[in-house]
Amino acid sequence: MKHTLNATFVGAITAVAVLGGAAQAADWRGWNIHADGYPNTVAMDKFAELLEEKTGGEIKLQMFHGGTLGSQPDAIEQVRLGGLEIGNFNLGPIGPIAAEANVVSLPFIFKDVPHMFRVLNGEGGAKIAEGMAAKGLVPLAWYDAGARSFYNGEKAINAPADVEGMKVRVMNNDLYSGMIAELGGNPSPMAFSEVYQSLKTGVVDGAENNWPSYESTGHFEVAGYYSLSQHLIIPECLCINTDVYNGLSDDMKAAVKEAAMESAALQQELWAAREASSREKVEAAGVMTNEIADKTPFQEAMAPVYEGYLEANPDLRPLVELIQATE
Ligand code: GTR
Repeated sequence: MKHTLNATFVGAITAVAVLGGAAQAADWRGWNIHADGYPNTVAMDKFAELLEEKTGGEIKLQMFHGGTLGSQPDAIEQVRLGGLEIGNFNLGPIGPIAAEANVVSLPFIFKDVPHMFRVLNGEGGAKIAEGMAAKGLVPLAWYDAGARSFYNGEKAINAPADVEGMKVRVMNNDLYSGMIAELGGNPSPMAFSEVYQSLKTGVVDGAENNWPSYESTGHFEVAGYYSLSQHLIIPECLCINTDVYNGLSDDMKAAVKEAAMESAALQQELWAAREASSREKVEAAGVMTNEIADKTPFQEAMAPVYEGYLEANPDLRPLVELIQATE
C-alpha cells in the first residue's frame, strides 16, 4: 500500500510531528512505562511494526519503553500537547483530565475483566472515548491490565480494618486517595518508578497493582503479602494525540486503527499468559497470597467515593448506571 500524505494531514501534523522532507514520512514517538518482555512493551513494538507496514512506510513510530521519557502523568500531558504522538496509558492517571474516563476508577465498578470489555466495546466505551478525545487523547484500542489488589510487607489484608493506619501508595488520582482514606489508611500518591524504593525504605507500607506489575517491578521482593481485593479493574489505552489523528486521511486513519486493534489483540493474549506466570513466579519466591472471603465491607466503604464523583459530575450518573446495568 503506497500513499502520499494529503494536504490536511500535512497541515495538521506540521506543528506536532517531525516531517522528513523529501520522503514526507511522519516520525512519531511513543511512550510506554513497562520493561522489556512485558505484554504492553511487546504489543507496542508490534504496533510500531504494523503501523509502518500498513502505511507503506509513511508513518514511523519510535517507541521509548521503561518510562524513559518521563512519568506517566507527564507523558499524558506530552501526548495531549503533541510533544509525543503516541502513548500506552492506564486510564487511572487520565481520569483527573477527562471525567468520563474517571468512571473506570470507581472501585469495584466492574464485576470482572470480561465485564469491563463489554462496557468498553459498547456505548459506555464510546462515551469514555469521546470525553478523552475532547481532552486531546484518542484511544485507538484498549489494553487489558487485569485487576489490582493490595500488597504490603507485614500482613494479609482481609478486612478494611487491616488497612487502618497503613500508608499506601496510589497512582495520581483523587479517587484512589479517597478510596484509601475511606478504608482508614493514609494514601500516598507517587510515580510508579519510586514505589520500589519507597516500599523498601518504609516510606510507604504497601501499594496495589496487578500480578504482572507486582512481579516485573520487583515489588514482591519488598512487600510479600498479596491480598486479592481486586478493588480496581482499570483498562489501558493505546492513545494518540487528537489533532494528529484528526489530521490523517481516512485511509491513514483506517491503517492506524487497524494496527492498534491488532496490537491490542496481541496484548490481551500475552496478558492472560503473563498474569498466570507472574503469579507463579512470585509465589515460588515465597509471596503469601490470600483470597478475601467477603469483599462486601470494602465495597460498602466506597459509597462516599461514588457520591463525591457523582456530585462533581452529575451529568455522568447515566454512565455509572449504564455500567452497573451492563450484564
Ligand atoms: C501498572 C500500569 C502502569 C502504571 C502502574 C502504576 O499496572 O500498567 O501504566 O499505571 O500500574 O501503578 O503506576
